[in-house]
Amino acid sequence: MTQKPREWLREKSIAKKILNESDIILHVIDARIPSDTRNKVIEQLAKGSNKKLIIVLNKADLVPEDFLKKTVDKIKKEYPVIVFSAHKNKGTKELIETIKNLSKNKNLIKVGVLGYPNVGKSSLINTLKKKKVASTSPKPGMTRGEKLIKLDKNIYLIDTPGIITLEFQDDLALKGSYIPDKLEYPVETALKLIEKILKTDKEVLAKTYQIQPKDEPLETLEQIGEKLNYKIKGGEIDLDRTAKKVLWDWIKGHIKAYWE
Ligand SMILES: Nc1nc2c(ncn2[C@@H]2O[C@H](COP(=O)(O)OP(=O)(O)OP(=O)(O)O)[C@@H](O)[C@H]2O)c(=O)[nH]1
Ligand SMILES: [Mg+2]
Repeated sequence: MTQKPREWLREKSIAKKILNESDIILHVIDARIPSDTRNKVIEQLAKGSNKKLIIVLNKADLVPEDFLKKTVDKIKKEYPVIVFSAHKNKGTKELIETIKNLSKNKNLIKVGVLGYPNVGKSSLINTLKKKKVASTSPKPGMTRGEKLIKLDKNIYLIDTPGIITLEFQDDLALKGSYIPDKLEYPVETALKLIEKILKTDKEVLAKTYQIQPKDEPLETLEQIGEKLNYKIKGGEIDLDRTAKKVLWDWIKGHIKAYWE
């Protein structure tokens, strides 16, 4: 699997630029996988430049309350944290209040919205704005350039492309930040995901695909392919197609798994 250091450096420079321009950073993470989607580059750069950073746990509608509470308790030791759901309009008031409190006595505030691709940065902006002003998509990499959006008379939000760090493509795909169809070995990545889910909560796969999952990821992937009737010539299961489907189901929130 190939790394793309040059691409990564470009992302890092975008993060730096947004940080310079912003008074406050909203670091948007996926509430289903809070540790995996905390972007170290963003946090390091924010610390280095003394910018205020708020962690927004988006997609809170996809996880249970007790898991959210546990995550909040952990993160709040380091950063202010807001439980948010762009889909359910949850946390809007609290987030706007937090931004206003942090920006007291300032005439004009710029809030940079940063995070991995596909965590819901643009959706969050639309929810705050109560209007579709930023383009969104289940496909990671939707937002290209940065975009300035006026929220209030003195508050501007900056929508940004997702910031990736130097990671393998399949690790990014597990975070929902890489398009499954572009993976060289989608089966390998889907097996990693299934392994993780079998360890955390096997029932999730049983519910999503109406199967009795085995303990072995490959057997489980085969069961899913069988159930979906994804076959190639000769009746063999189309593992590639099944793997991509599983990865898309994960990205789209159809598989209700989560982990610390
Ligand atoms: N369930 C759920 N899905 C969400 C939520 N917020 C966003 N999504 C979905 O997540 C996907 C990505 O949303 P975007 O707002 O485009 O994410 P982004 O971070 O701007 O993505 P890039 O521009 O590609 O970096 C879309 O399919 C959204 O519908 C949420 O609160 N709950
Ligand atoms: Mg976007």
